[in-house]
Amino acid sequence: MRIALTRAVSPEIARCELTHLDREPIDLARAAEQHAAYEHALWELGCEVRRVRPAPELPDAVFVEDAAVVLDEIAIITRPGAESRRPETAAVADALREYRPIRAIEAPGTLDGGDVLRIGRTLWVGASSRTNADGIAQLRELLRPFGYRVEGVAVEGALHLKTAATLVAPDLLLVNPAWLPATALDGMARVAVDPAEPFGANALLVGTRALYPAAFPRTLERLQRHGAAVLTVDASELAKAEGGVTCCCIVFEP
Ligand code: CIR
Repeated sequence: MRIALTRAVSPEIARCELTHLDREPIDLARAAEQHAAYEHALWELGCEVRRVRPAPELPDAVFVEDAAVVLDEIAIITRPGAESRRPETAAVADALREYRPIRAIEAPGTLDGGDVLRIGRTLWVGASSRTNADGIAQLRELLRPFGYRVEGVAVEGALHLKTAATLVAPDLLLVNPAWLPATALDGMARVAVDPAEPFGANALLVGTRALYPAAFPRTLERLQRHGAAVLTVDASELAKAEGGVTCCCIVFEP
């Protein structure tokens, strides 16, 4: 059974990092309820949910995806681009240690897991405001022995690469073309978000099914027309903290 690592919503979530959104009140109880429903959906998709030890003092700790990149052979602990988020990684490393050898991105490199989109043996890595060229180069070197290709992708207007593009089926990308170079990601088959739903490009593919926010019905219709198998969740509270459905877990085979 796949494992999905998650982490509780911090009571300090109102002080989260924000880059592209204005600050809005976040209802903590509602965020925690939606997070529990999200964990349940992960279970429905065949994952055993394991929680990283909570960090109530770290506002963005729920967005556990940014702290590590887990592959079959190794786990890379990131060095998040936002300084406030760097203390999040130690507990994630502790949780991963029993499953994988651990390596880490070092200063001056920065890398957020939200910038890393793996498609087969290629890791596409967003050169974003959070991930720098040194972080991408370190990732490439760390993964060279395992035969992975690591390619940088310019990301404009989105927080992370996976805000702009994710997989919705093993052979189908969901993209917001406004935030991604037209030639990015090897010309793979893709469906675009509805233009009225720019934040709708973040889906979490687990096996052959995808978890998707209920907030983007027009794009959802497009996905269904393309035959994607999609399960929806209400992720609206954490969306105010610029989190999507990929951000709140790290899924891997034990
Ligand atoms: C941040 O700005 O770092 C958080 N408020 C949101 C992080 C979302 N993470 C992700 O998309 N992977």
